[in-house]
Amino acid sequence: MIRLLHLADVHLDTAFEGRTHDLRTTLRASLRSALERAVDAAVREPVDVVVIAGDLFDDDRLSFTTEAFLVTQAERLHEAGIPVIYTTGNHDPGGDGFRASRIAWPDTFIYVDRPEPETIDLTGPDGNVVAHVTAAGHASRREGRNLAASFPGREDPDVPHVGVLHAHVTGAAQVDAHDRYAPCSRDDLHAAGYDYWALGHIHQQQAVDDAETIWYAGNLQGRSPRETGAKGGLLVEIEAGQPPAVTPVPFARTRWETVVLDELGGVATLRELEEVARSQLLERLDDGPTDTPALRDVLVRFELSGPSPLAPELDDSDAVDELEAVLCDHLGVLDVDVQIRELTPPVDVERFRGEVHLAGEVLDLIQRAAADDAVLAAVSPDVWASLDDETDRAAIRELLGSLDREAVARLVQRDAR
Ligand SMILES: [Mn+2]
Repeated sequence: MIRLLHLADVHLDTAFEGRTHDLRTTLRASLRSALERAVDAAVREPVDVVVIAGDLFDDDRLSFTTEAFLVTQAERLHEAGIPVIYTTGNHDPGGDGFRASRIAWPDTFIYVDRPEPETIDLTGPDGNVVAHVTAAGHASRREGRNLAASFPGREDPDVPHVGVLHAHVTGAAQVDAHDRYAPCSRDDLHAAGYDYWALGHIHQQQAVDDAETIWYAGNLQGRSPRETGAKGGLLVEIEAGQPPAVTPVPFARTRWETVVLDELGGVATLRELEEVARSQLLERLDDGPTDTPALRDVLVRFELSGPSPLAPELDDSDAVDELEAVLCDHLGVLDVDVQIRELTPPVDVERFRGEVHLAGEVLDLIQRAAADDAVLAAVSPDVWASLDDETDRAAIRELLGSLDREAVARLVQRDAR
């Protein structure tokens, strides 16, 4: 049996564009701390090997701080006798132009930057082979070939065999959010007969196959509001011919969360908005499988929608900027991003009912249509005739029930323009 730490998509030195200088610096530092915690865990366990399945770097530049940091971490693993197998991805393809290729890695740090698979035999203290690890790397930023298809089949049934690759597996969750580099199928990977596949590229941690032998570790730390929740790596125990035992381990302290605020009808003041935002955020942070993060480590995006008395005030980008700053300060979080979706002023439907006003007429029509099928049939005879099922007709009547508020809101807005 071997124990392995599976990491991928670290994206060191991500630019975190569009944020303030201080926040960018904080995020890059927290990314390095997350990697340091991963190395701590590898040494503490200890694992037999650390694999990094591509996109360790965000691009071919590398800051001096990060270079010094990386060499230190690689040496810590070297001193603990833990080899590292790092294969390149589309963000950090190998070759001479790449700063990482010129780092003086310790000799237990194995750098795989060629698309031809290479098999590394890991040995135990007595010199016996304890695992075979077959890995391939990207040599270009746009690897379009199926690299998995060229991996050799497993030969040794008694020793654990692991594949390491940065790849786009058809049908994986969130796969459409990533470019189609080194595409392959689950069948391509299963064909090799390995006990475990350590993949990179898709940033959402997941088992790709039902047997749970093919895994994306996900990225080490979120990089944008779209990459929410706890992030880290996978601790894997592998016995030849057995299903792997996979344990997700969160390493990132910093994390993004998105909170939808769509029940703001009774929220008329900043104080009330702040309270709703706070309680929804705390509820979100509490319901995860991992420890509740400290608020100071959370970057939160609030998405505001629906009717709200605050809608007119928030129809102004300076006001939204101020709201972000106030919420960030009062909630004590690392950053707040406020997105205004369909935020509308609340409307009092009853005020328009029976009025000699277009809104009154529309409300009257909606009410009659909901009560009398003949009205609906008159509005759209073809559609009504094509509904041969009472369930469909009932669904249309139900839709009408919630249409009155929407209709008045649109008509009132139109008048206001
Ligand atoms: Mn990638």
